[in-house]
Amino acid sequence: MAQTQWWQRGIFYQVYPRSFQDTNDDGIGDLDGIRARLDYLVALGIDAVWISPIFPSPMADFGYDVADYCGIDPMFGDLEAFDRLIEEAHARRLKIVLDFVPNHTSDQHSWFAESRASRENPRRDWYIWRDPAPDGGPPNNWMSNFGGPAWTYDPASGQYYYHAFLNQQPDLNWRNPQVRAAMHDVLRFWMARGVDGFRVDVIWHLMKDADFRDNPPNPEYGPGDPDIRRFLQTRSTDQPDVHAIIAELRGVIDEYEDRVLIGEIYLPIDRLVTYYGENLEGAHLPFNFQLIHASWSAPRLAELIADYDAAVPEGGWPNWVLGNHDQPRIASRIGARRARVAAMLLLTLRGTPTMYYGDEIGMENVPIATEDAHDPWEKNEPGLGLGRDPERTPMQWDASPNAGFTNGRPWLPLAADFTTRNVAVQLEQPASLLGLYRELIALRRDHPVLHAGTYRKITALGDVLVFLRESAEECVLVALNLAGTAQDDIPLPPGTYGRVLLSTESDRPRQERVEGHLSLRPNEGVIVSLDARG
Ligand code: ISL
Ligand code: CA
Repeated sequence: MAQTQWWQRGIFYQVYPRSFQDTNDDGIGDLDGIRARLDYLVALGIDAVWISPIFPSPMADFGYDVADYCGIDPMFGDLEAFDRLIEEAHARRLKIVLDFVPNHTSDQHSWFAESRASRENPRRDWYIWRDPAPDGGPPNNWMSNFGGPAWTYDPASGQYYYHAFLNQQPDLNWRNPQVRAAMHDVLRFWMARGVDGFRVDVIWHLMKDADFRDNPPNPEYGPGDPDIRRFLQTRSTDQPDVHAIIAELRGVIDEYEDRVLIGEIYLPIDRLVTYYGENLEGAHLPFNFQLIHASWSAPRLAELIADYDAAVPEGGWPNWVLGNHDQPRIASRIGARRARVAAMLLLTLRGTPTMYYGDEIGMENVPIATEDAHDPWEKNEPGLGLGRDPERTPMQWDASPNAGFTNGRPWLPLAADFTTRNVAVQLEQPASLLGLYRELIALRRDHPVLHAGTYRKITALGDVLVFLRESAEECVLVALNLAGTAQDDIPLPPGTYGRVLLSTESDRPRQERVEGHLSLRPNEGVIVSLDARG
């Protein structure tokens, strides 16, 4: 087995800082709150914490509108609080990964104030300004991801500026070398402070068609779809020249030892894997969101896992993501029972797993009425179910008021079930989802084959997904029953017998010997260590 890096062996855990832990009673999580919960993360067994944006921001998109890349929003703390967090995390051997949002700034960023001041301003070209179309309308048909046209008219200078997201999030012009240099310095600023890497927001957006040609219509667009689906984003995103930009970012990352570059990319597998770079000079980990969009059936999962595993280039490292702050909670997508099987899948697949805070206790979407929405997407395109507040609710720590998240009024409501579904309760129950996560993570650590072994698809037998993880030292079989009915005839590979290392059903005996066939209960997943029959 080749020497692996920490980001290949380890497990990432995303913290949405507004909702993790509040320490000053303003109802919003903060950096001291994350620091206060580090021991929980150590006990859980994760290796790296990715924190969604904590930089000064008017919060039009909850921090994804950055007004100063080298500061901390007072809501979250200050640079001293950040340094304390890094120090205490590192003392516990936890890595800290920040969210880098290079595609756009806030419209309150001083760069944009200068840029919009006049056409002659030296920073004019730091953003994307275009003349109106002949009819005075927007320069092309590109739509905003949050509804409506992606162009906003500036009457003072008579031009439109481009924003792939809110009009308060103008896109930077990455063709401008000064922009690139300034952003490289941002990465250096944080790495010098000890940051272990970055998750790069919408990295596939950084370059746009140089001629700003229209996007083609999307034949699949239909009623109930958000505006962004009207057109295929073939000119506004995923341009061939983005890879040179990313290679430069990677070059900056590589100036420091042991740092990781993760890219957020929503693209089909064949496009996604180009973000490793032709010669692996791109992102270390282009986020793989296949499990987020998959229909949860064994044949479908078997197919997409095989497709992805085969598409990852030689020398590239795979990764899997089960949830994030933009997507409905996994427990709500597939149900509580199958969330246990999903945990086992995430932690036994080949590739670095990324978990989303609260998924380890089975947090569900919390319904938020449109009139109570905070998320600008829900406000702009109400009633289509696009809102992202439901998956951003406060972490459920214990049964005390507001789940131990805050002594104030939480910025989003707590789930109704927090007195029974919380960390404190589940830490006491080995059979809980949290108990299962902790065992899975420990098992992944103790059995290097689970993070470093090869993946071999066996088959999808009915609704049972079966695969092998193999190394020179060990062979492990994973069998996941996605059906609500028992499955009795899962054959072991010829000439082998097995010992059960772990089941999603806590009362299944450990080390149980299995020969010939494996029987699974409804929605049961097992990890079996295989040996040759002697
Ligand atoms: O939500 C989406 C995928 O289902 C896409 O519309 C969107 O491109 C993607 O979620 C991008 O997300 C990132 O950038 C946004 C920010 O609002 C998200 O929170 C962030 O994860 C703009 O910075
Ligand atoms: Ca706070």
